[in-house]
Amino acid sequence: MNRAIIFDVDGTLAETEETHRRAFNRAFKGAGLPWSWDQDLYRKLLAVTGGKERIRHFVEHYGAEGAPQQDLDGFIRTLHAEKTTAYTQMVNDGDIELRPGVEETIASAIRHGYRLAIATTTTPANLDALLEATLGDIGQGLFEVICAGDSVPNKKPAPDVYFKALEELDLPGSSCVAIEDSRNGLLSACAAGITTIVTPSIYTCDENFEEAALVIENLESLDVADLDMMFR
Ligand code: XBP
Ligand code: MG
Repeated sequence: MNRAIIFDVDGTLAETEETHRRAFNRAFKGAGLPWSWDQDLYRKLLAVTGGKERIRHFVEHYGAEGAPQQDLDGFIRTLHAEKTTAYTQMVNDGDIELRPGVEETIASAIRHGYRLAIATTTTPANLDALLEATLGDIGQGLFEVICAGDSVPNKKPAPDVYFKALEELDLPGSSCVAIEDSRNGLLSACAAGITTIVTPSIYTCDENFEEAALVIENLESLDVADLDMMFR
């Protein structure tokens, strides 16, 4: 069977955004910045995908005190690198577990002959840490194709990362199903012609998922055999 399931990461494989938020705040504190993102603000900032892009949005739209006038790009890159270090440290310390049904869906999909891929906005080091911490040494190898972070010019909701995954899988969108948690992710996958299942996460549960083929609380209620009917 030449079909694939393409998984999003943050909010889909695991409820990672709360750890991302705490990692941002640790990086801000470490840099001596008077910034602190609480959950309400972070929910708003999540409208912008990509950690570096999110910091820039905060600087440009929230008048963040302490941001430099010169070389803002360099400042954001350094700050984001500190955030990634804090995030991977928290993941390595066991901060995160897979969402209900994710591990079973991965195992069942492989048994049913599906190829597996990942299409995420997050930085590759974050994904490496998450897969290692939750699936062990075999984690990476379960996914034939992994597209992450800055590997594409435009982040979700642009379709770039899904088009890249399709290219590397050498499959048309009609031979794939995507699993996402956010509206940005849903729009990205749909724009690449991929039927999409949404499992809303703690930061996205109020978003609009009208384009989704299926919206379920989590993957515990997905039977891989049901996927067959989803292929156009
Ligand atoms: C969600 C994102 C990411 C994370 C933070 O990724 O928008 O930017 O919030 O990760 P996904 P970085 O596509 O997996 O849902 O700081 O590494 O960008
Ligand atoms: Mg997500």
